[in-house]
Amino acid sequence: MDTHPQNAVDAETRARRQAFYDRIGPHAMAPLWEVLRGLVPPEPRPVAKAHVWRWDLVRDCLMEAGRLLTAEEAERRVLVLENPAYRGQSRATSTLYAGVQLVLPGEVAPAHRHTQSALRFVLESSGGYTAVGGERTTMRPGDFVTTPAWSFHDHGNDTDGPALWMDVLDLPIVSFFEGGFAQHHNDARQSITRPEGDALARYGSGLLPLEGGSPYGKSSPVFNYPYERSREALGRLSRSGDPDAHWGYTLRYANPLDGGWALPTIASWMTHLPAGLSTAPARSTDGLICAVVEGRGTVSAGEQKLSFGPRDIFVVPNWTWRTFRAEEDCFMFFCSDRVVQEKLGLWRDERGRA
Ligand code: 1HN
Repeated sequence: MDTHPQNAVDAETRARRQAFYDRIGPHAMAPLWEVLRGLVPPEPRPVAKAHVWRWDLVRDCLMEAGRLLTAEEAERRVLVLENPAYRGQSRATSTLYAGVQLVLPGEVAPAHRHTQSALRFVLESSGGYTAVGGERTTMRPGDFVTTPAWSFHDHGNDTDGPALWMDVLDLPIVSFFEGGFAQHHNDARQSITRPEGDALARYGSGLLPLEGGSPYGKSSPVFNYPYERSREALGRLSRSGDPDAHWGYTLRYANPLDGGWALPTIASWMTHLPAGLSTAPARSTDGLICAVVEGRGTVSAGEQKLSFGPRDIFVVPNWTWRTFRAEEDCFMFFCSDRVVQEKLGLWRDERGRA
């Protein structure tokens, strides 16, 4: 595969071949041998760039957007986090969309549904809410909230402070399949048919109802994984043993019905890196989106080194060597397309030594 047969040919042969390509082109045909090596590279060549979006700047820009238009006017008042390598394509990594949404006191983001799956990771909120499948859940900082594909969802905020969260959607994946469908609900707010906490009461204790599956098909029946619980679980884990060399203390958000990931297209987990810990280098075929909950540190991704603090959001491109260093006790939310890659038999990782 190292010497290309095309390199050794003379000008006349090249011209004859080009004339042939020009003749077959109008018949919607092209020579594979001119593009083969690009189609099957020996290993992934990441396009995305590592990037950090600083909370102070993101928040200031959203508050300015809040003075320009209402949530209702915008339908969703969101600033898209565009990877610098994918400007104009609404992508944070090669396969996932990310943005930050603002709902101001008294506002409603009207109910709709779509075939794209979404997650919300709450950055600032004194009690903004989202309603999914007839249940409302209060969003608190660090909560991981899902919006399963094709479930009606509306957001609101009856408190006196702004609510801001990161949205991650599988938009590029669904677009790849041209599988997008969407509908508006007749009412801005869907009717509430279940008390708050119903999903957690049924599915959130390691105990399950005798009968029945998830009301959300392939997604977890739990749609808010509260930070209080995640942080407590990671705290207990860190008291019970040594951290993993590459991932510190990490637990993934699971669908309690089958032990799989919470969403069928977006994998998500939370990591605790104790102050002073430096992780050993690793890379994986999934690009990572991270929202920092607590703590400061640095991430090295390939040649780039980025510092991060609370509520900053950063991305680490696919198949790029990465290490993390925690200057303080860090709690970090991660998500990626790993679940899709696993289903397709594509996911790989490589782990180096410290
Ligand atoms: C969407 O429905 C929401 O429901 C947020 O909050 C961001 C970005 C693209 C398409 C749909 C939401 C979105 C979105």
